[in-house]
Amino acid sequence: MAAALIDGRAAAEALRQRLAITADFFRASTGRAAGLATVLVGEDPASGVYVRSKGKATREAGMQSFSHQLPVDTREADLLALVEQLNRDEQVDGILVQLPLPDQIDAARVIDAIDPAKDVDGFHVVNAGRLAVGADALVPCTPLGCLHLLKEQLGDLSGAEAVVIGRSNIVGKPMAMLLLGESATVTIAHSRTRDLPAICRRADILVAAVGRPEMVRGDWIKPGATVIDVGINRVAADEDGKTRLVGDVAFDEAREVAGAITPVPGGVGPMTIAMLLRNTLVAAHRRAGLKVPEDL
Ligand code: NAP
Ligand code: L37
Repeated sequence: MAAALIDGRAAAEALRQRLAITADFFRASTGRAAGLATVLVGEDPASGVYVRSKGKATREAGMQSFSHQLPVDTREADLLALVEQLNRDEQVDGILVQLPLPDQIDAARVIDAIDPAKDVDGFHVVNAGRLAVGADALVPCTPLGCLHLLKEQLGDLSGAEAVVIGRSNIVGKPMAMLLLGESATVTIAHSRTRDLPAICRRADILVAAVGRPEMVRGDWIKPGATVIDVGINRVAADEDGKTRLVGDVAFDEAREVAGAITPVPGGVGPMTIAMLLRNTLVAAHRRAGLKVPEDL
């Protein structure tokens, strides 16, 4: 039997509707809307699309969006100065500097300059550390979205065998931390992993965050497993010169074996954006000294 489709678009839509209600309450109790500042340096087309959808979703949820677009030859010092200004701006609850940054800018220094209380991407070492020790952290949006889909699909994750392919600070590592926090048994695989197919076949939960189109084949998947495909890869379509998006999982094969699977597009991507709004509201409540609503 073919796997159930995990509809990230629908889950994100439902989440954004709930967040809009919380955003209204926030506005009513503080007299101002929660605010997200996005910073885009250069003209990477994919980053441009993502940042624009983030701004649109922010406004649609009843929050304020401040968007900053800087030229590709921006100096690091000027970007750091903008981050400092946003740190001080009382209207700004969340700061997102879209990666990747141009070569002349050291991304680690920029992330380091963001006030951890406004770091809605969860990339600052303070937030990574808090996540690792199980304290209140702002958690990276993509793994948070994956966890939301997994819990909706499976309920309790405790004792599940989870395999995460990828160990980036943005996706793989925080994903593993979140799964560990849910008491799954977690394996992190990467480019040096020996016999990746065999490791994957143990997984009740398989999260692929690699950036290699359709690398995970159908016969790497344990029958009935839940597969979360984080990969967003643009590949040339067959004839017409257009491109199409594929994940890190060979979807048609995997679908025959898995119990449930996220599609690309329409899976993890929309959840990433919804979780950014969530993190902005969390940051806004904490900064205003308000209790963060339980169901956020
Ligand atoms: P990344 O920083 O390039 O990390 C990729 C990871 O995959 C690395 O840990 C790497 O191992 C591992 N890897 C590479 N080749 C491998 C192989 N042949 N076998 C096993 N592991 C391998 O990428 P990322 O930022 O984590 O993103 C991963 C994917 O998710 C990309 O397709 C990206 O576009 C997508 N993404 C999607 C969203 C979303 O919202 N849907 C958000 C962010 C990213 P090493 O560490 O050993 O090099
Ligand atoms: N928070 N996210 C944050 N900070 C960054 O610095 N680079 C980066 C980042 N990554 C990111 O925004 N990724 C992302 C990827 C896909 C989508 C959104 C965000 C998304 O909406 N994907 C759609 C398809 C969009 C398209 O057609 O290109 C999807 O359905 O998957």
